[in-house]
Amino acid sequence: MLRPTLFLLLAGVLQIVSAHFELKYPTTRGFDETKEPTFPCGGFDTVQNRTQVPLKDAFVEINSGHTSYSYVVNVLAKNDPTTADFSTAVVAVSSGTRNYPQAACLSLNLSNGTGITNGSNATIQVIFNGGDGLLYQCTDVTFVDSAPNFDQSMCVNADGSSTATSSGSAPAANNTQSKASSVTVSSGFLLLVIACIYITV
Ligand SMILES: *[C@@H]1O[C@H](CO)[C@@H](O)[C@H](O)[C@H]1NC(C)=O
Ligand SMILES: *[C@@H]1O[C@H](CO)[C@@H](O)[C@H](O)[C@H]1NC(C)=O
Ligand SMILES: *[C@@H]1O[C@H](CO)[C@@H](O)[C@H](O)[C@H]1NC(C)=O
Ligand SMILES: *[C@@H]1O[C@H](CO)[C@@H](O)[C@H](O)[C@H]1NC(C)=O
Ligand SMILES: *[C@@H]1O[C@H](CO)[C@@H](O)[C@H](O)[C@H]1NC(C)=O
Ligand SMILES: *[C@@H]1O[C@H](CO)[C@@H](O)[C@H](O)[C@H]1NC(C)=O
Ligand SMILES: [Cu+2]
Repeated sequence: MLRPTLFLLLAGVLQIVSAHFELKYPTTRGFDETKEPTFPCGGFDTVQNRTQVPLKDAFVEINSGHTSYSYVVNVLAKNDPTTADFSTAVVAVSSGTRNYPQAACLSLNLSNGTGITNGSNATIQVIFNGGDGLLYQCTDVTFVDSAPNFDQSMCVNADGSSTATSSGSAPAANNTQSKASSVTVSSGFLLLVIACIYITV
């Protein structure tokens, strides 16, 4: 009766480890954990509905299953980029490392020679390295001067650190969202423990 318990515990641990990362905002083209290592967009190669993103204070919000990782965010200013375009025509607009899991707000600097102006269609590509290979997510956007529907409150860091963007305005760092995802993780673990007890008995 020990073996199924160990197996379930191991399965739970593996599931947490393999969580990789998800692009939470703007809406990802698609997320499939098994395809996420596929260049350039984690297995989702067609343009989806565009989110209007402001030229100033732009960001992407991700949810990381890894505690420690590095990232690069690229923009590709084309209507319908091909796979080859992602190798030749991208411009890095953000890069860095984080040392905490879950919610992270990655601010974008669009003055980095992107050629993007009011009304430019583009695809944002997030490349994530949590130590188990490069992972990819994309979202399709239109950059505009004024984006009233862009939800600045989605910019959250799970460690509570400042989310200051290029112009220095920072949405509140203390937010219930990261707490909510911790609750999801712990209740998932609780279910696992209950399942183990059930099988042991
Ligand atoms: C994309 O936009 C179209 C037209 O506005 C809408 O009908 C469709 O439901 C949207 N798709 C998604 C995935 O939001
Ligand atoms: C700006 O672009 C250059 C060249 O693509 C890149 O080396 C640099 O890291 C970029 N800056 C940021 C903030 O990502
Ligand atoms: C940006 O583009 C929109 C839509 O074409 C237009 O209404 C707006 O005036 C433009 N803003 C500026 C500052 O040019
Ligand atoms: C941007 O993309 C939308 C649909 O994805 C399209 O209708 C529009 O014409 C494009 N704008 C430009 C300037 O190409
Ligand atoms: C978050 O809230 C806690 C307690 O409510 C406080 O001690 C901490 O300084 C706050 N952090 C930030 C970044 O505001
Ligand atoms: C954005 O990138 C430009 C060009 O690389 C640079 O001059 C500027 O200082 C950057 N802004 C921020 C806030 O990093
Ligand atoms: Cu991973």
